[in-house]
Amino acid sequence: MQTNGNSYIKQIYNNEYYSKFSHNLITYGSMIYDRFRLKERLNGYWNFQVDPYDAFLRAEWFKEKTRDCEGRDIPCDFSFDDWEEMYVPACWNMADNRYFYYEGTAVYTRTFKYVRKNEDRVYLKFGAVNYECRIFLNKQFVAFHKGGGTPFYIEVTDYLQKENRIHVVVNNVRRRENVPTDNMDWFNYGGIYRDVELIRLPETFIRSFRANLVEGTNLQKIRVSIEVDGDNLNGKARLDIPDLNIKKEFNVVNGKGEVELKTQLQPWTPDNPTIYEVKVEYEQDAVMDKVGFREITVSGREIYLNGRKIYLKGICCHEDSVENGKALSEEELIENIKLAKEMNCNYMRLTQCPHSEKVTEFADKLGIMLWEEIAVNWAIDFDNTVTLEDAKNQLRELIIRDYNRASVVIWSIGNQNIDTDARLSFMKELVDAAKTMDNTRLVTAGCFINTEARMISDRLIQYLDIIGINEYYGWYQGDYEELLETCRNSKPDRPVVITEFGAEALSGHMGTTDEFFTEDCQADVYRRQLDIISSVPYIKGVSPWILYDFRSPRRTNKYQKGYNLKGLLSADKSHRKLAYQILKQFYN
Ligand code: GCB
Repeated sequence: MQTNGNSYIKQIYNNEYYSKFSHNLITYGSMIYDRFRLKERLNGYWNFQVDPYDAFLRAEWFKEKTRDCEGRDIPCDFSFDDWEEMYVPACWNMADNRYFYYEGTAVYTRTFKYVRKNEDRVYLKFGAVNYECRIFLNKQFVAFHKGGGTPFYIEVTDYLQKENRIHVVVNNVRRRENVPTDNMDWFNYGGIYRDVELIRLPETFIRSFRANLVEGTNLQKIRVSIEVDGDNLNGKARLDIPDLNIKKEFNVVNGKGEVELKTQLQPWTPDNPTIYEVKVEYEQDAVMDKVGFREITVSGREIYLNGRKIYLKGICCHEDSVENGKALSEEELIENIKLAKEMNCNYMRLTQCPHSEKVTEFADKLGIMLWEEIAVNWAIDFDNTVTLEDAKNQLRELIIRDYNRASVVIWSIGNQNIDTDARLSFMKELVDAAKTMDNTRLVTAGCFINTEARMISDRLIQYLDIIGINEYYGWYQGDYEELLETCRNSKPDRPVVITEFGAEALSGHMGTTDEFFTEDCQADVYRRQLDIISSVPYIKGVSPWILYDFRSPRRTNKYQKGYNLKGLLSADKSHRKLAYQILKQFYN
């Protein structure tokens, strides 16, 4: 194309813009341990512009070019500081009605000052951005990240100046090859919806920091390990756990250090969530975490917490809020845990994509076990290797993020995927990735029942520690006799958890038990389901669908109006439906 150096014509014909800004992919390997580190938030009001035609990338607005190559002034199609203001972190859908259903590209920008203190290195952390995110700092393309629910970290030491301008180009278009794919039963919020922070570090710093019980030592031994980044990869680290009277030096060799110690501790349980401060110093760096120590295992058809048999009394929960979309406030996160505990739950299934890291911290503190999940939901593009890499990376980012959280006992690698060869090999890779990275937790997935054979027979089960089963008898599926028959026919060799059942009810809509969308009908489904579930000896837990109603654009009938109504509570949590009491009593 002959453009005579005219940048206006060039950008019109720039069809390579997408691939041009799809390198520098940030993945789990660049994560750093940052809990309790001093951080400076870049939250607050940024300038914001929806950009459905990708003009920012095509015309490379980040270069802020106001002159052509001959030095003549050119008209610009942007004026960053005059764009409207958008709060970060938040979902753009909730900020203004104009953006409620917006799916596409949007550009965030702001300026900030940076004054160097005594740090050598600086990282920029994004808690979560849905789904693709491209970062430009001071007129340069810095990084690209994919995946809407996990954090990512970018070293920006060499990009920072005293006065900085950052652009963040976000795209939340649902795509077949993404994780989640283009079809799901929740709302596809967009935006920078978790914190943005700067982290200052010394040249040599502790990149990874793990503390856990050593398996099979009768809760008598803990392991602390670190990985170091920087110039000095060999030396001595110091461990300090004041409440266990532990002070210990250990060696770091080629950037890795690990110590195992005998101790007598109070294990973490939901009823008694004991937490210890664990500190490690290495060279100029020091990290700290508040860690609960617990052991979760399975043997035969039983699940054990700290060597004692447990039954998982749970409830599913989506990351959704009437007011804030996916960007739940701390009060809302705590409220959800308290609501579950009030219902006598000891576990919550955080569905169907990674929830905020804050909820895991609150769960540690308040005492509830968690199931965390990546969005390998429904009809994923299982044949696509790019999709597999994306899923694996999201899983690893989640595991690294929450490795020290005692409350997290289960990694779920997916939900409701049909048993095909492609899916089986895809999921096997995810199981392996989870197990290699973390052998202190259980790995599972939400599976379907084989309704033709009337039994639990998904081939994925052979790789899982617990079998998650979603079934909707009394709602989508046939009668309860079929469920009973399925339970009788199945001979699982490991524990089963009923990870979903449920029925929709509009809050306050009363009627008969066979009238869909009434509270009575929902309550009846709960009664009958719980009756059956509790009679099956190999079922070791249940988490009905779901704590409260949540947004889903595919739900459009006169009761739903954009909400999935299977909640035990209304979406604003002000109303408790009849089924709420039934589950509460059952757990009692
Ligand atoms: C399911 C899915 C969940 C849906 C739910 C429903 O099985 O796992 O994403 O929201 O059913 O309400 O249909």
